[in-house]
Amino acid sequence: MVKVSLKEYSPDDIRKILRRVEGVFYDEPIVLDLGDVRRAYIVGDIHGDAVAASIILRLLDKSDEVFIFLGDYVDRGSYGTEVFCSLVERKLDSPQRVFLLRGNHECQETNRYYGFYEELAMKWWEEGAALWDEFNKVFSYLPLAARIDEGRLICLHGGIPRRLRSLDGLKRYRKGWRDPEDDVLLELLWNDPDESVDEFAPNFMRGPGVFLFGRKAFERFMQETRAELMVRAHTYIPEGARWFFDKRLLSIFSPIDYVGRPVNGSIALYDRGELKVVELRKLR
Ligand SMILES: [Mn+2]
Repeated sequence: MVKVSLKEYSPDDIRKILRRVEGVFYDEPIVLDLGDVRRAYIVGDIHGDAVAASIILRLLDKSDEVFIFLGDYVDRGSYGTEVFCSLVERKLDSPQRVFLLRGNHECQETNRYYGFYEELAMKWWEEGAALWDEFNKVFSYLPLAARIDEGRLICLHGGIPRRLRSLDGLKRYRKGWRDPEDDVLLELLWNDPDESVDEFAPNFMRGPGVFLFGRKAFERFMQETRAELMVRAHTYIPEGARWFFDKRLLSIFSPIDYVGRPVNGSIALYDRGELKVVELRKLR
């Protein structure tokens, strides 16, 4: 059994860590081009789950592999602070090996209402509310996408936006916003794939402004971007991972305990054109 405890952080520790990492994220582009990375572990939503984070960090700490995290570190689970701070400490130690992308829960309007604000306020009252603001400032500088292996694999949190032709189009955008400033940014963080959709359809499960994207939209985007494979997160998947569109898109979900709902938390391993699913329970 893996030890489930993550390190504890005081408000002073947190402020120091956030201030150190702010400039690191600030300097990263909105799309990370990691062309010479041929092999990487890719991690989906963690949502404040200390057990899943412990297993993933143990793997990270004992290996030299590149790790790309797809966002949704906070909300829902009770350990968003510890999960994000412990990932940030690895980022500070190995900025060229550990990459943190932004999820829709690293946005202020979302993490105000889905648990992270309460987590901080319950622990530290007014000081917690002030820390919430500092976390959100750091979140605003997280990159939105990464591509590796000469662009063969794309990693992002949600999905393909209706008005984005290729990943290069995203480079027109700056970072630093607390909540998505337009439909492209919102949809990139929120959209979901769906085999029964051709292009795009309203996403009634998620709400107004969010869309399902289908095979045609996916294939066109991948062709325009000259990419072969995509890994994304964002959707609750009980089995931990699900393939779409002839196994060109892999959706992963990485908590072990997801607010009491069953989940076989999984991560992905990309190795020179091959994508594999790794179940966290097999690493325990
Ligand atoms: Mn999400």
